[in-house]
Amino acid sequence: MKQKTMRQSKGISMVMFFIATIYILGATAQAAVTIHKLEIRHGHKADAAYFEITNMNDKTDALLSVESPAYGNVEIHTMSMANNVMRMRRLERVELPINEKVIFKRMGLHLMLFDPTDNKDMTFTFRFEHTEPVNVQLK
Ligand SMILES: [Cu+2]
Repeated sequence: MKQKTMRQSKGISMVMFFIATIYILGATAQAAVTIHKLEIRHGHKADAAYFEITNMNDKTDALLSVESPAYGNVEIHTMSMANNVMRMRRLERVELPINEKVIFKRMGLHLMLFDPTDNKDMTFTFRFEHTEPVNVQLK
């Protein structure tokens, strides 16, 4: 009687283990590119957005565009020094190497947020070359 109970609980814990494994695989499959620490800084001509982005896939990808109902136009920019002057340049894509955190920050890569709309929905949709779009919502 006692042995039977033990065998049953072993069986149950095996089932639980498989359920947990399936759940973890499902979670990583969804979060193929992760975006953390998204923040907006208000500027006079346009707002800027900074964040950290990591490609968790097993192949390289690229960020192609970002959009939000709160802004009429969002551009990907980088900054660089030319003759002692900081210059902003628009980028068509930002490469996302496998498992490497790419940081959008002041004086570096950033999003430029133009034409604020009346829509208060601060959802940002990140679009990639391969990965499905990722939505990040700011409160
Ligand atoms: Cu800019």
